[in-house]
Amino acid sequence: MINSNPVFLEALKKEKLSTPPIWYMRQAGRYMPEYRKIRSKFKNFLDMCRDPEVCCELALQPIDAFSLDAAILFSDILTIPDALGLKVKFVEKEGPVFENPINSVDDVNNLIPFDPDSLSYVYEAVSNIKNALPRDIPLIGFCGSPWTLAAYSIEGHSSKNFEKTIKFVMDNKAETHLLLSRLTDACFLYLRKQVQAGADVVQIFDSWANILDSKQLNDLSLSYIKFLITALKQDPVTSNIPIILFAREPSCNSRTLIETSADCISLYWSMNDFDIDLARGKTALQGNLDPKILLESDVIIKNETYKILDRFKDFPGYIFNLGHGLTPDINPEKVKYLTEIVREF
Ligand code: 1CP
Repeated sequence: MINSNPVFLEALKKEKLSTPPIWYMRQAGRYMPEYRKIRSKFKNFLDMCRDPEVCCELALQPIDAFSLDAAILFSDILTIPDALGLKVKFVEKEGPVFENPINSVDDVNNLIPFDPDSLSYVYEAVSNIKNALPRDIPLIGFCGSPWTLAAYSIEGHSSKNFEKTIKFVMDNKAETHLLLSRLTDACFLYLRKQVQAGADVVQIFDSWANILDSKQLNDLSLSYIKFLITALKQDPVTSNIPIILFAREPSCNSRTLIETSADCISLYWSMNDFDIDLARGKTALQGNLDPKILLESDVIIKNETYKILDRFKDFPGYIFNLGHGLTPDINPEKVKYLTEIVREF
């Protein structure tokens, strides 16, 4: 009998597989010439995200180019702050810029309620992508973590240290927690709608976990992620949907990430071997090649990739991925090569 369950979903159920399923964070994006061609037709990146047909085409580009085992919704995490009236624009070479960032406690108290229907263009993209994908390729929906969304919303743009954000959260504890719970509710409603539209799996991106020390990480980020996961697990619409958690270089060990009840932990590349072993068999694991390796020669790429595949070869529920996203300077030929050598291993 043919096992028709997609390998990606098997791995998320902690099945041991001879070849790991493969997908890449930021698999659709600026490193692909096909992407840049479409991107050049839009001034503001979010206007491109508002076009469900274009999002569908972009999500399928890496599937067509590399035959990956999962697709990810083409959109962005900043759709939620935009829907809360903070007005997000993407400026060339600068990234996201907020017209109305959170500057004061009044700005938190006066936030408009999140209306999930205001992001119907995202759910339309989900259903278009789901309909266009081969049946055996699952679709990943996603959101930013409440903390990561709060950090952008307060800072008003990207930053290395998010100094304004850190000062705001130190000075305004009650309003920070109010903001985080508002964002948690929004993430729940948003992911629920993505699942109703056809997402098979969801991933939560805590891309700015790295700016928090271990206590702050727990208080400001992981506790809200835990809330969000609990709510998704309790809702009949989302209760069977596997949840992947990615946290960038968090100041905690893998066990702490597992305590959020995520079904799969996406490992940053600096996660040490001891920590990886701590997680073995407890959840599915995803990762964790350093994307910079893809700027090296094929010999180095193979060497580093095989080290990772050797480490994870007896793990139940392993998904090959990078420790973070593909960057615009990576040659698509290297992505093709990487995918081939993982399948040959
Ligand atoms: O100008 C351009 O072409 C925009 C580049 C781009 C793309 C391709 C941005 C702007 N976002 C995206 C798509 C995107 N973003 C996807 C779908 C594509 C895919 O993964 O295949 C996803 C899942 C995201 C999620 C996202 N957006 C994250 C979390 C993932 C991560 O990489 O940590 C984050 C932090 C963002 C914010 C964002 N979006 C874009 C930029 C330039 C930024 C800021 C990044 C920063 O602060 O450094």
